[in-house]
Amino acid sequence: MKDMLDTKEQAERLLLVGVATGGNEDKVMESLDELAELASTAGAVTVGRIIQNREAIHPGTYVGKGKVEEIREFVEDYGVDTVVCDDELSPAQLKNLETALNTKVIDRTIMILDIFAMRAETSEGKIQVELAQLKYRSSRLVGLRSSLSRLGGGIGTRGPGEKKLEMDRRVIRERISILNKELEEVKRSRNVARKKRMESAMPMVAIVGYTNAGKSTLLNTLTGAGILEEDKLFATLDPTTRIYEYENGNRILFTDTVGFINKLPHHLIDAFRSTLEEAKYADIILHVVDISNPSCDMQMDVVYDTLEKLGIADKPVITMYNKVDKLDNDIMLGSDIRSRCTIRASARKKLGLDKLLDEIMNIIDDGMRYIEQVIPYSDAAKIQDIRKYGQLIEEDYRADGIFVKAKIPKQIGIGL
Ligand SMILES: Nc1nc2c(ncn2[C@@H]2O[C@H](COP(=O)(O)OP(=O)(O)OP(=O)(O)O)[C@@H](O)[C@H]2O)c(=O)[nH]1
Ligand SMILES: [Mg+2]
Repeated sequence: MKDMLDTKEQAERLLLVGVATGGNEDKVMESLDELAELASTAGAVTVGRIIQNREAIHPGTYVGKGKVEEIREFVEDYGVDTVVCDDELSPAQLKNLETALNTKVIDRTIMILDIFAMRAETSEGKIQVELAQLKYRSSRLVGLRSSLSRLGGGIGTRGPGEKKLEMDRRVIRERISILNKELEEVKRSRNVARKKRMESAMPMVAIVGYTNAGKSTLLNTLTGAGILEEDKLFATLDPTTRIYEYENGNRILFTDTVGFINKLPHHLIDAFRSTLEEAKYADIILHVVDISNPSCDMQMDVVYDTLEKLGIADKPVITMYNKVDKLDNDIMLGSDIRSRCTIRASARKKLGLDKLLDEIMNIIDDGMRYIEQVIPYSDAAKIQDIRKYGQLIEEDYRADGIFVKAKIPKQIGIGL
């Protein structure tokens, strides 16, 4: 029992603050719920929430003057260690708030970066997260320095591998340039791996979606990939690619990617661009949605926005409404009109997956054309091309040449 109390005492105590502009208080409540989830993933406890209705975010102090005072009183009364603002703070806002409140002040971006730092496992993931953290802090050193030194630790002070983050501008600059070089190296080897996969000409499906939607569970169910799936935000940071083989021998690649979240820090989008680019080379985007989550509409909007930002909005999208096992049977679900088709499924309970796999094949078939012809023996090398880029359904060696039935990708000209 004593141990439990001790850990409770040690946990960082947070007050969450949001601003509702244009009367969207419900949205801000939802956003603070998610911020509280992020906080608990980061090992902290939420002791209160304050929302201010304002025309616009205050450029100097995020909330208005009166509200700053209210927050200061709350901090004193409830022993709050850290005030977390739900939007990214400018350097000035951070510094002013920190001075006015006389307590540690952070924002949603720091929280997300902190969790990414905790989760990063591969060297590429670690480099990307540390880069995003350093870029964020390099412009906010004044406010952050006093804020982050208050607890001597906690959210915002940890880099990947619990390494303490630098606070010195010159050292940060040097570290950024070293990390950039290391990243170039890693990118090169990723490109080689990607090129190999593309040469195999196997169709590729990128699994994308809001964090915690069930992307990794789906890949595990389909291919036994053995990736960590957890009821926590950002369980997966690094992409994993696995082959799925249909009964008729057709094979496709599935890639599980990092989850998206509302207000994903732009430094992170930049940092993870190369990881997310896996989706850029996919033939199909499979958008996994946690349809049991009350905020699923907002989450879908965020995913489409992020795909747009990454420049991959023009691919065929399949929407998978996941976790239908959690819904009552009589709930009616509309289709997602932004995608080719909508499948109701459960990755965990293995429901609807055959239909999903059929739809994937249909889209891939759409990109193929069927041929049935005799190839002269002098052109026999074309059989290899068909094998490489398409599907050889039947071949028959006849007197006048090789009779083939095959499917070949429409965009590939192999002279057939
Ligand atoms: N009830 C139910 N739970 C599911 C289903 N699919 C996934 N889950 C659960 O949802 C949680 C999140 O699943 P993950 O597969 O880790 O989600 P993810 O999309 O990979 O999440 P991140 O890697 O954090 O972006 C886990 O606890 C899963 O067991 C489903 O079909 N039904
Ligand atoms: Mg995952």
